[in-house]
Amino acid sequence: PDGPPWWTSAVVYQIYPRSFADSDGDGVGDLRGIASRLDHLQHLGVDVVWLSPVYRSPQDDNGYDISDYQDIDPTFGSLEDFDALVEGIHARGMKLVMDLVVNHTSDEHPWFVESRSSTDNPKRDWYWWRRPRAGMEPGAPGAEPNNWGAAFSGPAWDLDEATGEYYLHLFSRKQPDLNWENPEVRAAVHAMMRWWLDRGVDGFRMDVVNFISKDPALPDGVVREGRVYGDGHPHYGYGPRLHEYLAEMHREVFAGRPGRLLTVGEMPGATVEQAVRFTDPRRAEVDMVFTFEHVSLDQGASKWDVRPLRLTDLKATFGRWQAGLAEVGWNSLYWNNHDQPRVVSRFGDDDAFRVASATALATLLHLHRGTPYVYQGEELGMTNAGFTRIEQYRDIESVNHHREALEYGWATEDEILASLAAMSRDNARTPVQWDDSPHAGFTTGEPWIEVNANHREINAAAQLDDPRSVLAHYRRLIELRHTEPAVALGDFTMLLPQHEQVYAFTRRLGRTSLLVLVNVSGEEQALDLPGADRWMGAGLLLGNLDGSPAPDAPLRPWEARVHRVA
Ligand code: TEU
Repeated sequence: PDGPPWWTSAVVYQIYPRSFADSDGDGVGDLRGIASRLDHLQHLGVDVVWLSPVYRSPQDDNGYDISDYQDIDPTFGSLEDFDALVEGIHARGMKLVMDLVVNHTSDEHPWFVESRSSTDNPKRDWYWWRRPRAGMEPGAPGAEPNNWGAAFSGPAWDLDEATGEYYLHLFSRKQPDLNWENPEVRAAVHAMMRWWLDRGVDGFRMDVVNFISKDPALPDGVVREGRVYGDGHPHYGYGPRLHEYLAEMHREVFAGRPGRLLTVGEMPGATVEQAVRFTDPRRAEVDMVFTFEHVSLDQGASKWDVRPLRLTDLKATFGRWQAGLAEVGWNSLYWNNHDQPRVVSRFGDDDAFRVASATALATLLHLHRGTPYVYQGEELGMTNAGFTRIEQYRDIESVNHHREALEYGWATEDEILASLAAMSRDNARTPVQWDDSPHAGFTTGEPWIEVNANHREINAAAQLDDPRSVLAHYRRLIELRHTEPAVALGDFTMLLPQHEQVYAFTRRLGRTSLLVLVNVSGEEQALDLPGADRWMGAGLLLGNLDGSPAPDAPLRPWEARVHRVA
């Protein structure tokens, strides 16, 4: 009776605070910096801001290692700065979603400090402590309790010398996994979440939240060819109590605050069938999930094994997710975030067709059914970092991979640097390019990571009054989702599934039909659409190149068009 939820026609903008805007010249972005740039977000027209972690943290993984969930890290400011930011965001009619990182804490969190202090500490069971493998001495090679590898290299276990036991960490050794089997852990997390909601935040993006339930037996994983460690994902990616934990969290935290919040669970490895269950409103778990299938299509055995994307694979993936969540549940839509390389460099052409390919890919994504997420700088067509030396990298995953790959001789130095240049998370983490000044208007100090030299051409100031800019195109896409109900709610039908260069689909709502045509190549493409007659005379609702071509006109290189019949 209430109509579709508000977030079906909303667009979310992700801020990675370290790299967004620095107000005090220490070279690291901060909350006051964000507050000073809210006009940019309002101009863009986004509805929600998702803030990557700003909590107190040793910054081993840039804030995804939290040592105090209820305080702001001094690098980013204070709780007062935070309250002022929330006020500024709300005053502009936008909402603020916080990052919730509760699969693990920092090893410097007081909970873990207590937990590791002795085997009988009351918080011992808040984390996953295990004795060495049967019959083995602590610290002996292979004595880890199981064979899982950590996401940032090495085994998923670290030995605590004092007690002779190992603790589990799926990410870095400074990110011990919380034991959600313990009800005290869950209650502490729920209380913390309520505290932020009471402070005025409008929801959470939940970091690797599908990893919170583990098979308590922690069995060995399969060791794939050419790998050192076993794959634990089958034992923690969709654990036995996951749905129970999410439903409980919903009851304890979100029930009684309906209607205005947004929750999105980051879920590496989740399938369509699982996503339907997570996002079915009747089950009351989360509003939507981030999935990874479409950002894994250009990879082989690991993310460092980079291969070209086949457009037909992308269509098969997006097509299945669109169909799978058509009746029940909801999709999130993204190309970029702080973990992914820049889409214009990855799937577009950041050289000869930078503006056209950035706007074409944006159109392709935003016209799907789901809630689009724009990552800072994406709206400017920012490119990959272009780093050529290991000293330029800051990301723990990249630096560890470089060291480990050299150590095991998996690849030559040049090959490793080539895969980092393509896939490193630092590609997304160079400072936002505000203007053409020496540090791109990001800071007056020395930036914590190099600014991309192309900021002299690619920057917000240069695009602000240019109707042909990437920025102007993102504005139009966001506005279209607000004004055209078929964009938010129309049915999705894929066309030309076998075409290797043209991505085409329709959206239909009542009497309105939209035809979306995107040339995902640098060559002109003639069109041979099934049922083309239907589209005769359909007006051009939005295009990324000049002119207003008819629906059957050939697509120019990287052209994207949305035609409408009503
Ligand atoms: O990422 C989870 C995740 O599985 C991957 O995206 C991972 O970070 C990496 O890209 C593997 O190649 C989330 C956060 O988004 C990421 O920044 C954190 O480092 C990670 O969790 C741990 O909190």
